Amino acid sequence: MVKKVLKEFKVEYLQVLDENGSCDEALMPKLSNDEIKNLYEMLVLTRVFDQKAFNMQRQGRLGTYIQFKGQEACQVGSAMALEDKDFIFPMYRNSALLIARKQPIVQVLQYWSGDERGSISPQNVNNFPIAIPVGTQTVHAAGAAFAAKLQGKKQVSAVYFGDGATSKGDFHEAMNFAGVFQVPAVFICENNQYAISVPRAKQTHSETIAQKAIAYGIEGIQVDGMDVFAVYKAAKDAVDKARSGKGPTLIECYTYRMADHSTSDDASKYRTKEELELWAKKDPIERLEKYMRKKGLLDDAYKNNVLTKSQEAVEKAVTEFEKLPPPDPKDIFKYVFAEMTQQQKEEMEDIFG
Ligand SMILES: Cc1ncc(C[n+]2csc(CCOP(=O)(O)OP(=O)(O)O)c2C)c(N)n1
Repeated sequence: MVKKVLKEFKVEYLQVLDENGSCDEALMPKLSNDEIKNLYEMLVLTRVFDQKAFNMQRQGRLGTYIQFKGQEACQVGSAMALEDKDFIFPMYRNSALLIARKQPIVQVLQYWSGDERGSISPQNVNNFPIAIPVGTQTVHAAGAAFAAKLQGKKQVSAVYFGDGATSKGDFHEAMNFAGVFQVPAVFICENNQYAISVPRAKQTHSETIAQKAIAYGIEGIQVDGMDVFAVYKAAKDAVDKARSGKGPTLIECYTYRMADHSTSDDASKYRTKEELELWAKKDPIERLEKYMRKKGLLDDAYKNNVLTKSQEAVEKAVTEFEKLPPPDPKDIFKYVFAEMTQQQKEEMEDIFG
C-alpha cells in the first residue's frame, strides 16, 4: 500500500509589533513617519467615532449600532493598502473601514439612522454598501473581482467578514470561485472570537480560519489583528499580488471584539471580565503609541492634539447629521431592487397615496 503524505494544514502567522510596542524590524513594512502618523490618527478618529455612535444610540439619537472597538487595526491597516479605485465590500462591523475609505462621517451616521443616503459612495472611491446578511458580500466581491479581471481593469476587491461568516455557504462559493478563476480579490476575515454568543471553537473545528484557504488552492495567512503593521503588510502583499494577476488571498486577522455584539446584546452573559482584560492588554492603539513614543513620533502634546482633533471632527459631523432633513419614507421601497416591482409600487401607493 502506498501512503501519501498530504501537505500539512499549516499557515504562516505574522506579527510585526508586539504588545509592548517592540517591532521586528526585519518584518516592518515600508512606511514613512507621516504614514505611521496617518495610521495612528485614523485609529484614534475611528475609536472616538465608535464611542460617540454608541452613546448616541443609548440617547435615542441613532438606530441600532454595531461597535468595532478592538478591531480598528484590521480595518484601518487594510484600508491603507488599497487604492481608491479598488472595491470594498463591508459588513455591519466596518464603520472604521468606511471612514478610513473616505466615507464622510456624516454619511456613516446616516447609515446607522436608517437613511439610505448614507450608503452612497463618494466620487472616485468604490465603497459598496454595508451587508447585514452574514457572508453574502463575499460572493459579491468575487463577482466584482471577476468583472474587473474580464475588463482588464487593475482593480482589486477587498471583502470583510467575521469568523461566523466562514461557516456560511456563501463563503465556500466565493472562495471556490475566486480560486478557480484566480480573481483579484482579498478576503479579510476579522476573527473576533465570537459570532454573537457563539465562540470560535464552536464555530469551526479548524485550528485557524486562514487554513481554510488551502482547500480552495488559495494562499492563506493569519495575522495579529491588533497589530496595524502586520495587517497593513499582509494586506499590501495580497493587494499587490491580486493587482498583478496572481490571484486571491485569505487573510485572517486574529482579533477581539471589545464591545458587545451590538447595542441589542450583553456580552457579559457569555464571556468573562478576565477574558476581556486579557485582550485589552493587546489594544492596537496603545501598542502603536508605545512604538511611536520610542521612535520619537509621539509625545503627550501630539497625543492630546490627535484626540482633541478627532473629537472635534466627530462632533462637527454629528451637528451636521442632526440638521439634515429626514429621508423620504418612500426610499424604503425604492432601493430594494434596481426597479420597483408592481407589488412594491402598489404598497407604496397604498401607504403614501
Ligand atoms: C444570513 C444571516 N443569518 C443570521 C444573521 C444574524 N446574525 C447577525 S450577526 C451574526 C453573527 C455573525 O458573526 P461573525 O460572522 O463572526 O461576525 P461578527 O458579528 O463577529 O463581526 C448573526 C448570526 C444574519 N444577519 N444574517
